[in-house]
Amino acid sequence: MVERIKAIEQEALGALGSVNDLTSLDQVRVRYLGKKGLLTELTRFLGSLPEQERPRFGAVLNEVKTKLEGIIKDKKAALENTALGQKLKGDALDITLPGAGVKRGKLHPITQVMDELIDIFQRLGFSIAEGPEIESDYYNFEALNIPPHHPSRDMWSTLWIDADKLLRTHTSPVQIRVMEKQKPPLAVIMPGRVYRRDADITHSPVFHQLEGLLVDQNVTFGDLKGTLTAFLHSVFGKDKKVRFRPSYFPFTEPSAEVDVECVMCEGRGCRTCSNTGWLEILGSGMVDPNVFKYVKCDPEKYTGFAFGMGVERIAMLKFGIDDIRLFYENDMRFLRQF
Ligand code: 2U9
Repeated sequence: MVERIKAIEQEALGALGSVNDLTSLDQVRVRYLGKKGLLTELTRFLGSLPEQERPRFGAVLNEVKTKLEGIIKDKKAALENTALGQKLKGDALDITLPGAGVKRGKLHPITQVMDELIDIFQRLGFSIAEGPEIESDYYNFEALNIPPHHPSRDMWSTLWIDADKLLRTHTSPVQIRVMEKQKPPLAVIMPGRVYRRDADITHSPVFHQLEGLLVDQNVTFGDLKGTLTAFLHSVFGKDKKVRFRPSYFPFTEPSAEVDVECVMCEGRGCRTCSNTGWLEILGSGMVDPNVFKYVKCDPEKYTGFAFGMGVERIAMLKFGIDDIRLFYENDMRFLRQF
């Protein structure tokens, strides 16, 4: 019996000597120490020996098993170590290679123009307010002196969500929300996204507006003219002529549109200004007393002026772009130019 064990031990040692990968090491382990391994089977055979012989054979068997287990464990660790070393060698980083480089991003041209316009009004003392893009009929129309079914609603091609909810057609509802909360004097601008059912080379269903409102005692049309002239001179240059033309908006009375001398032809007449020599930039007017009543502001005590402009239109004129859709196509060849 002892000879049998020793013979198996010699055979196993021989097999382990020639093993040089993890798979064949495991095959050797299974052959000798696995569930049906040669030494495991001898352990079972132990039970059939006479009782006084069992301890001696048991001891030899255990000694051989422990010895082989130790060798296998060490060999496994050594082989794993070599495998890891080889993997690390293959994966080695060449830190002298130049990196891929990070390209510097830029702000979208609409954001650039919006920031410039906001900056001008901030320097004139205006603060900024924002509000929801989904609005109610009341804030978008009624409180701005545009009653239900009034023909002036045709001025806004509204995108309705349901009978009462809509995508705001202008940022004016924010002004209503500000006046509900804040007592005059106030000077606030409202930059933001607005929505209209309108799409061609100069109209997009989503575009950006900047509106403003200034309310105090004794505010006059002269204040409106002075503020908006300063603004236009800052955007287009001090040398540009500015003119105020009578107009109509339901929320202002009197109302005026503000033109600047054409930046393309300096007033001589061209395609951009339809040969008029003038570019229409702003809508404006003195806040209608009816609007003040909606926000419980006393129209006998306070007056104010308001204005509004489309940011895309200003960006198109500043950069000489003739199709508004270019702003929304994410074409890097276009965007990189700004
Ligand atoms: C309140 C009172 C008055 C805001 C104004 C305009 C004139 C105007 C348009 C220009 C081009 C918007 O982008 S556009 O289509 N805006 O002409 N907006 S006065 O008047 C207000 C707003 C809020 C409480």
